[in-house]
Amino acid sequence: MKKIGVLHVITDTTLQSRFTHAALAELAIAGGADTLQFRQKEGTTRQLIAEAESMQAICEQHKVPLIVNDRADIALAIGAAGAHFGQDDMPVAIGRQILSTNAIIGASARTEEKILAAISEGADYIGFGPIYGTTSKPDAETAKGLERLRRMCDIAACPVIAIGGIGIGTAADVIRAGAHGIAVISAVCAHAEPTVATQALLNEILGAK
Ligand code: TZP
Ligand code: MG
Repeated sequence: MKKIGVLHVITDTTLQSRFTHAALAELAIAGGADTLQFRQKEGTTRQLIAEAESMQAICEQHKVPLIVNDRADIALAIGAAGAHFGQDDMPVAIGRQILSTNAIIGASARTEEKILAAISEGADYIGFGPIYGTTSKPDAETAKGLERLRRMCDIAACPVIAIGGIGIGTAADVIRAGAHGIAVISAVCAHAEPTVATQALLNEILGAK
């Protein structure tokens, strides 16, 4: 079984412009993030590779896995630990063909049926959310809440990473609902002190486990 982190910090340079992806990675790792995710929806492929490459250098230095959102080609190009695919991205099975068997592949989907399909295709973890309301993803669905999270954790045959509107004060609740871990954007990237926020989230997760 691959080791899946409990605190995935997804870097974002649209919600904030104080820090680059690489700088956010450094700050989050200093606070104890055990997985980083590069997620950028805009820019050319060259720009994305350059940003992801500098983030990978930080992650490699600290031996923290980097997951690339949406793009198996970029994950492969920069030697990232894995990739995360949504329902409209590359199917997990194809991502697995492109990346190595050791790669960490995460998947998320809008329906329970498609989530279960992604697991049977070989996803190493699933992202489930949004648990709470979020403004970080413009096309996010309505909040799913803790009960649906609990059900997903019961039926999923792999770790469930809860996402969406989770922050200091709610991280413990999602862990108690059965999530293996959490993924956050704004709670860290938009916080005045990303390292302090990451530390607080990690303490909350570990305290609830
Ligand atoms: N997928 C579902 S909700 C979400 C994504 C990428 C956004 C999470 O951002 P935040 O700021 O932690 O709510
Ligand atoms: Mg996607």
